[in-house]
Amino acid sequence: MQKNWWQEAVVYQVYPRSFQDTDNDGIGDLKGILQHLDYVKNLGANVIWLNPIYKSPNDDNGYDIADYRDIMQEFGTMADFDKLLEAAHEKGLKIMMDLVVNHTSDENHWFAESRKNKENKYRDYYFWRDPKNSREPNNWKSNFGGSAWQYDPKTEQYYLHIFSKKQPDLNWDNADVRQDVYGVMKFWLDKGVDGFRMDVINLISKQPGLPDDPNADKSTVEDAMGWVANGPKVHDYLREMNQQVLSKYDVITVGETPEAKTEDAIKYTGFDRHELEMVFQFEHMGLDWSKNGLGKWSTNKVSLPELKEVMSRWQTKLNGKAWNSLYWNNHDQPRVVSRFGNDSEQYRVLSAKMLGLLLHFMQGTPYIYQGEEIGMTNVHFDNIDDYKDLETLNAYHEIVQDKKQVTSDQMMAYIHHSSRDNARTPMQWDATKNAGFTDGTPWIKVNPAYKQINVSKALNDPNSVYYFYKKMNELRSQYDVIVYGNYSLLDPKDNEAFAYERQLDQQHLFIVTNFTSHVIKRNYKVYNDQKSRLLLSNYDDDLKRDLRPYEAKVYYYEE
Ligand code: TEU
Repeated sequence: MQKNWWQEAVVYQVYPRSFQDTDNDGIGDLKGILQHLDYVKNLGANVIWLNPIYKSPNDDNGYDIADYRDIMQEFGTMADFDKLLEAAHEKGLKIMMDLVVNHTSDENHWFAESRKNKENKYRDYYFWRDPKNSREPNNWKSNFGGSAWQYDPKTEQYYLHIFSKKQPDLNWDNADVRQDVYGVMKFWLDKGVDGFRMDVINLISKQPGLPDDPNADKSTVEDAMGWVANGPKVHDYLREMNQQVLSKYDVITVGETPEAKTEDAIKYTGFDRHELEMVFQFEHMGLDWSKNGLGKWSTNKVSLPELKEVMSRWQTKLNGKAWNSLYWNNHDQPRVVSRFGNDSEQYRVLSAKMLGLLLHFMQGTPYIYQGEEIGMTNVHFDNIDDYKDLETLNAYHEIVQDKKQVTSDQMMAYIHHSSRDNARTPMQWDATKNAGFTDGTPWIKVNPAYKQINVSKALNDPNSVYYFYKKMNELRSQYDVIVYGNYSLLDPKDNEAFAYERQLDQQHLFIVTNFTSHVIKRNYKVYNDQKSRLLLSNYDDDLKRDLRPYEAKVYYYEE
């Protein structure tokens, strides 16, 4: 079996804009991250993934990069970054950068050149096309609403943008584009960074001729990526990237791959493929989406059998062939305790631990998103103007104002459930003003829950979610079966309990979780096994067959 450090690692994701502000401009910064390296280390994570910190006009919070070799002014300077990297390495923490190369900012030098005239050497770095019957060149939609094409009167052509119009797509079929991207990667790797999370990396190869999407009319805004995902040359490009760059460094890589199925993931991450090490898949994130054509905008609850089916399929299909990433949360997803758990005062801590345990004992590399380790919850702003995320704001305008598909109140309920800003409110450090995030005015309001839910409180409470996550990370470093064991699901149709087993040689784990707020009775054979012992639980004692609200347990035995 393949064994690599990045399989054994735990990744902690930092959204720099909302982590810690040190200069009181209301925006988090690199110095703020430096202050909290010990916090991350003490939790037991080994790698920090930083969301984009490059120079950017911030149309999409840094996912629109103006200069790949410079730092966003609000976040600090290159000297601050070098210091952060050095300090992290001294503490044994690795740093993983976000690599956003499906598109750039329209303020990137490459695009500024490209739009000047048709003869410019950078023209072909992007997709420029003539109008078709005085309209857009094809029917592709932007993932953030509207057409994926923007007309530029200067040269009377359109350019392609799968995301906002300030995020033009790079043309990876142009070999110079690829060499320039590899140059950027080498620049950061030679500085000593330890890997990349690659933004929508499976969108980089567009179909030749950019054909119309046959389902464009039926599909929702959120399906806009389906037609461009996993394109014909994507594996050629990733292998070239691996051969020319990644293979020369010992790094962690994870590709963000919306629309990837397990078969695709095996191609991207297969141990013998030399492309990427793991991908972020989206199937479990789509289970509570709208059934009425509104994409992610819904208040649906996830069905437990469906969640089991998706999680288990990824576990078993990739086993022995490729490697999973494990995540419930990131900067694009609502808070998991509010989404799949129960964020009421009574059950928040229990259900946050339950969800953590369920995920972290599966096979794969776990990712913890800032605040998840203290059970941070969704935010419910009453006023649409308090939201900052362009996806949320565009959807509100399109669905409520333009198309009048739902009322404003209904849309606000969807936003409370699904908006990306649920994840982006400032990190809650303590109960002082602005949760200890800033002494200035935060760029987005703090979640009012901060008085009850914050790091300072968690560190003073031995029963906090924080110490539970810490314990899980400790166990991971002690038991090989947690990292490498195979997986089998029990009782796929049980819609209250989620139970599974892991096995590696003689080592066995049995995991059971109660997804409800009432007591359920279940008998498992592990209870009769003299050799089994409880490794971890979110209750103080073990009633075996009686599973209390959101109870979660792991047993270990050898055989
Ligand atoms: O996300 C791609 C992506 O799949 C999202 O746009 C997703 O559809 C949406 O967030 C669901 O709410 C990546 C980044 O993670 C995201 O923050 C960026 O906005 C996007 O790419 C463009 O770079």
